Amino acid sequence: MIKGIHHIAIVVSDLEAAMKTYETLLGVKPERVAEVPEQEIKMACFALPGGRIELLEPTTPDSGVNKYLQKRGEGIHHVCFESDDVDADARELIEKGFVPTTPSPQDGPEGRIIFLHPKSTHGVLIELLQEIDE
Ligand code: CMX
Repeated sequence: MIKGIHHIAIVVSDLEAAMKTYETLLGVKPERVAEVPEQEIKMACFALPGGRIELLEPTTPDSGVNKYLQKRGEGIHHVCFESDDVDADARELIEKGFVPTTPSPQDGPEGRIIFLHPKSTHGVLIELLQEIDE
């Protein structure tokens, strides 16, 4: 089941500069800054009471994130919804016609994730995330 918005991700060309902008705007420092090689990005995550803002800088020229940045410039890259069972939600949504970018969910640093292709969601890349229980 989808529980709410987990984060909104913004693609940027210079993570350091964007971090300064968002620190000033939001009045908080990022809770996490990390490189995620399997997603070909560096990221900074700002936690707010109602959700998170994630800044992404591509680290490879051929990634989908970099292609998007080159084509459309900086801006919103995806919206992430939190799921309480990402495998079940993905199965159900794929049955209903949504198109995943990978055949099934994968484990990432924040939890278990799957992306739905923007062509099946009216132009917005959607991530579903089930956080790992610590
Ligand atoms: N939002 C909306 N549209 C997007 C998009 C995005 N983020 N990224 C690509 N598109 C559009 C392109 O503009 C292009 O549209 P046109 O055909 O109209 O020109 C089309 O999608 C291209 O699709 P494609 O040829 O299937 O694929 P790409 O190689 O460009 O990759 C995508 C796009 C979404 C499949 C790829 O980026 C992907 O698999 N994303 C999921 C993983 C990801 O984004 N990881 C980074 C974030 C990780 C994190 O936050 O942890």
